[in-house]
Amino acid sequence: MAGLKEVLASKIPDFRDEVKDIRKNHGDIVLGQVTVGQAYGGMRGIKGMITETSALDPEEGIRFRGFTIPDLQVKLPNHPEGEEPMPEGLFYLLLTGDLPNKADVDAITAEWHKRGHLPEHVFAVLDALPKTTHPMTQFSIGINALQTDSIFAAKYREGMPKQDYWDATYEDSMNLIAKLPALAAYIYRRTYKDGKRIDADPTLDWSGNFAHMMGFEDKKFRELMRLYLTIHSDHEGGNVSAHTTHLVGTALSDAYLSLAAGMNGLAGPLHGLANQEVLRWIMDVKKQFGDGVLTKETMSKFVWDTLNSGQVIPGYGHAVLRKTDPRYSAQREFALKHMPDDELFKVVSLLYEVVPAILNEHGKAANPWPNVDAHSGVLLVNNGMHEYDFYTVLFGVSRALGVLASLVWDRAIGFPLERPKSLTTEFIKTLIK
Ligand code: CMX
Repeated sequence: MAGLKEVLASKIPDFRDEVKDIRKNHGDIVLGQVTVGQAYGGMRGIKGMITETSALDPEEGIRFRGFTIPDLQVKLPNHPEGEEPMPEGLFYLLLTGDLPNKADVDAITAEWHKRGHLPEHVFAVLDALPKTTHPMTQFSIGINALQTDSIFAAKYREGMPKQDYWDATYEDSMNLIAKLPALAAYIYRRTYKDGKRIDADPTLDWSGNFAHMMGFEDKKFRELMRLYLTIHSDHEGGNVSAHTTHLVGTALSDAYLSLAAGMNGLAGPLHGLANQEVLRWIMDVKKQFGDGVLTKETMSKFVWDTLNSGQVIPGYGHAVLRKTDPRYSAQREFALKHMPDDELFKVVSLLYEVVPAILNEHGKAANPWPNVDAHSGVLLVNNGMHEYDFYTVLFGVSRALGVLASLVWDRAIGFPLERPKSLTTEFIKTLIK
């Protein structure tokens, strides 16, 4: 059986040639026009970059290498104790474009165990930070601290030839992904628990071991992690965390520097941080209504109060999606299966009934439907993780799978430095005249 790296290596030469040919012979094909509105409006819809690992359709949602989330739930190997796909399998798919079998997945689990050790200086760097430092800030600093181990940076200094860039990026990415659970788990333990490290358990899969190192031994929590770490991994190339990782990577910054930059973007409340904001907001609803029964009327009032005070409804809306996010639906299915009577799940369901109509009436949001972040928090609370400021770190561990798989391909294809043209308002005014 060929290992992950061999399968990847076998695919690179042909794909490289294909891209070279496309660029040389079809480089003049026009992909679209750019309007002044798009230039001022966050570049929405501009087709200006290439990402192979996943594609996002506004109506249908995400496809990972052509597969929807329900497809993955059937086609990717699951752990014997559960039914959800294993993120190791998703990473194999993202990187190679092929569906793995169980032996492929087990080989990745074993490989990540081998590479999972965290150097001592990383603990020291984190311990130098106040415990009140936001977990995402700690996560980003921890990833940067790991950069001392960068194979890409060391080999670049030695004069590594261009055709080998992908290999060093692959090695860094594998090491980084292997270490992220230990890093994230230590941040969790030092911020919220006794600060003691829990050693890795080599008998567990990547998700199960991550749960274990955070202090969660429940089977249902491990199953939740498998689903969570799979569905948050990739959302094509234009979202802030993916685009930032890619952009920084084009300067030949290594996987550590690129991922840390991407994580700083994920830490924004309009992106990944929305998952903690959703839970904070739901807790506010609960506080405000005390033990009273929440009805559509009381919930609508709370939603309007939030909008009228100039805030966004966290977990709703999307820059690309125009329907309910299938990542939301997958989490809803999980809740219906494992926790149908959970009180907070009922609040989330009630919100689903009232928010879209209100956002439509409010008349601003282009998409009134829930996104991935509207649901994740209540699943975590139900499984014993209440510290919602930590939730975006879980998102980040998962997002690393997608953006690092893309970074390996970026180096394989040899994408150049990204450097779009910016304009001044003076220029636009002249154009208008
Ligand atoms: N609540 C209230 N207003 C909203 C809204 C929401 N959930 N979603 C969009 N709007 C508003 C925007 O703030 C914007 O207002 P202004 O014209 O005053 O600036 C207007 O509607 C138009 O925005 P849009 O085109 O619909 O949305 P954008 O592409 O600009 O932004 C997003 C997308 C996700 C940032 C936005 O929907 C939002 O702020 N949602 C809440 C935060 C959130 O859930 N983020 C997580 C997204 C998923 C992820 O990345 O993890």
